[in-house]
Amino acid sequence: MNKSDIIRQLLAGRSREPGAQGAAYAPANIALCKYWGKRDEELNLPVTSSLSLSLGSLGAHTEVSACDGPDRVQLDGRELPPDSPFAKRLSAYLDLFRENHGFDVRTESSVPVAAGLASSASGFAALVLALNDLYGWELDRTALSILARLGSGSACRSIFQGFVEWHAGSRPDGMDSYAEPLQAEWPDLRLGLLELSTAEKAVGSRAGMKNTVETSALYSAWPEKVADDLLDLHTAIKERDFERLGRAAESNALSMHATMFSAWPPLCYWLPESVHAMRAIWRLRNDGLPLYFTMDAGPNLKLLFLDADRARVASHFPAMRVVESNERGMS
Ligand code: 2P0
Repeated sequence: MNKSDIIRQLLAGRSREPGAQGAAYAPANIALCKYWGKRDEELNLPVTSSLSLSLGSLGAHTEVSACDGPDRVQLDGRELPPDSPFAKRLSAYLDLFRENHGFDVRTESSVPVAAGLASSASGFAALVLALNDLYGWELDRTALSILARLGSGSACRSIFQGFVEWHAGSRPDGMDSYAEPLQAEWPDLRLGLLELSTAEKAVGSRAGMKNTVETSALYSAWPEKVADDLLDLHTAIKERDFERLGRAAESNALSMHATMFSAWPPLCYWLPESVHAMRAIWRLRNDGLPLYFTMDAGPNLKLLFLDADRARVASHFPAMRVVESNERGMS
């Protein structure tokens, strides 16, 4: 089973003729329970389910149109060299849809690319939504989530706002592996982005998770850990139990990084500044401040806290950017 087979199924009876232009927006998302490891690399099928929070108006806006000649990819007003990793990945994905023409793709992103702030997720989700608009497919959100997954796994969660669960599924064709929004709101939950470095990372998450699955002796414990954390997160979200949510999210992120440390060659996305911030958070928590963090495949931290504690958290982390609740589209 390959990507083309799936796309043929999903687009059966739909137009292969592009219209004049398509445009769409998709938010970035931060996983509270991470996606780390694939059961199928071609289709981006995950070993486990995952659960995320979308970032509202922090994300990617994409316009796409058909053009003569090769693809042109613009990011934040700058044309990317066709052999750059991002442009190559987009072109390979667009090969699945094109018929003898190029695509002109213009993306404006409000999240830094490749710094562990989920830019490929919002980028591929916005591209899929823009293609849906360009071709007039009118696909439902489940089909759009599956299409986005074929571009980048975590992109299937960026089709939605709010809390989102990506069901791992078990079918070989992945038709049961898509994201769905949770019917839950938490208006005073806050997420703060602590950007410690925006440098391009040396090892991308795709290569990092493959290496981890193949070589880490700790990876066999990961699916069980995820199952526990997902249960905790669901209960925490339902009961608005912040300590439970923070603990599950932080512990999940640290466990994911533990699988990377135990891979060979070892993988460590942390900088000294990351550890410094973690220790500060643990100290503040010991002193009674309900503050937790999560981290992705990069050195930056995402802080979790309640709005009532915002001023105290900001006083310790003045560089933090708080994602506003209206930015999250949740209240
Ligand atoms: C996540 N990450 O759940 C986890 C946490 C990174 C760490 O999803 O190969 O860029 O395109 O499916 O989606 C990053 O992985 O990987 C990711 P591909 P993707 O957010």
